[in-house]
Order: sequence, then C-alpha cells, then structure tokens
Amino acid sequence: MKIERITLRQLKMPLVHFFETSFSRTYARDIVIVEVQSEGLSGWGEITAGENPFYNEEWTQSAWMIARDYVAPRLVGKTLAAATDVDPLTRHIRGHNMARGGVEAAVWDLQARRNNNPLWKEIGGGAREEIPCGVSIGIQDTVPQLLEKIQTELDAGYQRIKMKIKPGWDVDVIRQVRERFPSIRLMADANSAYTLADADRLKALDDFYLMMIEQPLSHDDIIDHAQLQPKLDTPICLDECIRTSHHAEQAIRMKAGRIINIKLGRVGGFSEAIKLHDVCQNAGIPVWCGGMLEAGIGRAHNIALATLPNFTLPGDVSASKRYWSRDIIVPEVETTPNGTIVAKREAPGFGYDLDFDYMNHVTTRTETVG
Ligand code: OSB
Ligand code: MG
Repeated sequence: MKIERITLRQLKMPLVHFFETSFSRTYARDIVIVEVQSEGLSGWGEITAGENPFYNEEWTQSAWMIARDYVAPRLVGKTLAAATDVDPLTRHIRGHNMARGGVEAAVWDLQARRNNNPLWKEIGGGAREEIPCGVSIGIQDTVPQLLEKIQTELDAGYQRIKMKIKPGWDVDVIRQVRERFPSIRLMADANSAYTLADADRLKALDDFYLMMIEQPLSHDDIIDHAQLQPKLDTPICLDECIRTSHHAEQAIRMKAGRIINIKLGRVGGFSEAIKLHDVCQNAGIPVWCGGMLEAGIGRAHNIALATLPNFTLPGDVSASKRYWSRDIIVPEVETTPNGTIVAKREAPGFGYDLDFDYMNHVTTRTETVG
C-alpha cells in the first residue's frame, strides 16, 4: 500500500446532552478525522482525544499537531506491506497514542478495503455476530435526573449501566441507585478521582455489589491499584493506566485489577489493542471495549474491535443517537432491543457509509500532508 496522502479534518459536533466525568463537563466535541489515501482508495480513522488534556495528556489541538507533523510525515510516500507497519514506524513518538492510533486505524480500514474485507475480518475478529452493549452515564445535576436516565437506558435494552462517580457523588448516590434498581448490572467509573487515602470510602462501595469499579486511582498508577484491590471485594477495572500491552502484563502480574477496558486510541491503534487483548485472554482477564464519545467512524472501529473473542463483557459502545442528533455515518449505529449491536457487517472497511454532506457541514478545518 503506497500511502499517497493523509488528510486531517476537524469536526465540531454538539452533544445532545452534556457529558460530565470527575474531570470535566463537555457540551460539544472537537473531533479529528483522518483520511489515508492510496491508489484510488481511502481509509478512515478517528482520533479519540478529548477537548482538554484531562483524561490523558492529549487533546484535539495536540493530536492535530502530532498527526500532521510527526505521524503523517512518517507514512506519506512510503509503501507499507501491511497496516502492522504503522506501529513500528511511529512508536518512537512518545505518548500521544490517540494521535498515532487514529492514523493507524485509518490504515487498517484502508487495508480492509483493498482486500475487500470487512474490518472485523481484517483484524481477526468475528467471534460474535452481535456485541453486548452497556452505557456510560455522566454525573448529573441531581439524583432524580440520574435515576431517570438509567430508566431510559434500561428501557432501551442496554445490558449494564456504568455511572460516573467523584468524591461527593459516590456512596450516597450509588445507594439510591441500588435502592431503585436492586438487580441491574451496575458499575462505577471514577476516572482517577481518588487516592489510597480514600480506601475506606471505596470499600464502602462493596455494599452495592458492583460489577467493577473503573480506574479509581491515579491515571498513571498501577502500584497503588495493586495495594487497593485486595482490600475490596469489588473487582477493579483498569482504564487510563493501561497504555500498552506491557502495562497490562505488569498490572496482571501485580494483581492491580481483575478486568481491563480496552480503548483503541488510548493504546495507539489496532495492533497494540489486539496484543493487549491477547495478553488478557491468556491470563484469564476479561476485557470490554471502552468509548471516548466517538462519532460514527470511531464507533464503527470499536464495534469491529469488540468482535475479538475476549471482549466478553458489555462495553461502552452504544447507539449514535445517545450522543448525536445526526451522526457522520449512514446508517447510524443502532442497538437491538436486547442491548446489542449487530457487528458483522459485510461491507468492506468499517462497514458504514460516510455522510459527506453532514461531515462537510460540521468541518471547521482541514489539512493535507502529501
Ligand atoms: O473513562 O470511559 C471513560 C468518556 C470520555 C472520557 C473517558 C471516558 C468516557 C466514557 C464514555 O465513559 C464512554 C462512551 O463513549 O460512551
Ligand atoms: Mg473509564
């Protein structure tokens, strides 16, 4: 595959409802889309960095600069034997996995199209026809609002509810959720809002038999999580701190958690995500596919990823309409009444058409390398 040109587009897309985590509240996304062109075909990727460097060190502007000035120049003009070449060609760029991963995913999509394969087949997925879906529900202004949102998602069929927590929106809120919904599959995501000094508070969550608590401690910590896990009955799920498959090996060795959330961008693309999946599978650690409020391209890539065999738990990949009044793909991502997304689309690449009219309408800038 000769990489002739890489085009970045920045989109401004308002969310249908604000999304609040322990680190910030988002009303609109600034998303970078990557188009990689080769011999008359285009592959598409989405960079999953947020609007601010609060989830990890990346944000829209840094991702744009890294993709334009470091990732694209290392690929444009080269003839790649396979999409697996992208990771070694860009790995010496330290950090910035989301910027690297968005471009890498576009090359996988391109390769799938060249081979006339759906993306899930190209990456070795296809273990399931439908992926099990949960939802991630942000911090709300009031508890009744949260309860109402949970009810709406349960009515839509979603298989598990994840609620965001932070100090002051945790034990008392979860207690009220459990009183109203005693038997749902429930979990909490702290996005690094606690320290080991909060171990008693986190221990109090054991009363609510959560499926797991996600990344309670620092975004870059494994060691403290290993100290916390034996104190809790609730399994810890690691998110932010697992940026490579090697981190997963270390975390598993230290028993820092019992579950891992895999995000394509956070780990730098499909090659590393697949390695991470395999490390977890061999160690008996279940994984699920996380989300970063993706538009349609990133959402479709997540669906393909979640067809790998060890994605056995419901993930955070959900219907387009939960976030967007209109998505950039056609058809939108939809869920079945059983809370699944039908994954095995046969169309080459990520399996959906692009809505170019809408994408152009929300594009705020473009730049081409090559
Ligand atoms: O930690 O999983 C997270 C969104 C933005 C940043 C971090 C996270 C999230 C989510 C949203 O939980 C998941 C989704 O895309 O639905
Ligand atoms: Mg998380």
